[in-house]
Amino acid sequence: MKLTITAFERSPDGGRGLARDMQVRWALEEVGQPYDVRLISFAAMKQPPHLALNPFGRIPTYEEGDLALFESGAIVLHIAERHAGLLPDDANARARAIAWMFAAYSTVEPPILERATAVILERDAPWHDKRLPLVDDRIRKRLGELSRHLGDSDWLDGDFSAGDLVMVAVLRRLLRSGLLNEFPNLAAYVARGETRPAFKRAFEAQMAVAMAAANG
Ligand code: GTB
Repeated sequence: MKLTITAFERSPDGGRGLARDMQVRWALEEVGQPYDVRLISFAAMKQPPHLALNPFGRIPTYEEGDLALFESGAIVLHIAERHAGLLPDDANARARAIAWMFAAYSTVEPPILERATAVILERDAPWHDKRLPLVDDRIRKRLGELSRHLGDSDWLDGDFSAGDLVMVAVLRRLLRSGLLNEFPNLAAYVARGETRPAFKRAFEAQMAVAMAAANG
């Protein structure tokens, strides 16, 4: 069945794979599911046709037959539940992999998003220079905890799973901050995710969109 996702027509990250269609593309590549991409402008995201797919006027969305989904986590979980390769067969291991998806989005990511807000939107605020180190310390706390859990393992819980996919995508938001390099096992973990052929295909596909936008 034809499957279509939405992505930025012009991604503010210039193709660094930081917008959340990346998670969805990567999951689809991992399970070998072909997909179409409908590129969408910021203005079109706020118009009724897109709001019917995502009430919050954001990407990514996912359409497959009469199913329309939003929220990258829900989309990745949907893909992982319907195709082999992203969730273990064992019920308990499967539950733990899903827990790691939630951990990525609701425990690890919040201070990382706070940092993005601080750096992008609050740079000129008089309190910016005082606030950033506080945010960075909150990130360090989470990274320290995650680093301790990961230890010398390749992945968070056994084989690579949807939990790793989402966690690596979340951690990639820190690539330019220098914070990840304070935790060498986490930097290696992210690099390990990035070397997966499915990641590379997804990255190249979204980079091609950014290149076309830059040249067009
Ligand atoms: N919780 C939702 C999900 O996971 O799907 C969040 C979706 C979301 O934030 N979408 C963003 C969006 O559509 C794009 S990914 N924004 C448009 C708007 O709000 O008007 C977030 C994002 C944007 C840009 C970068 N970047 O440039 O580095 C990284 C991540």
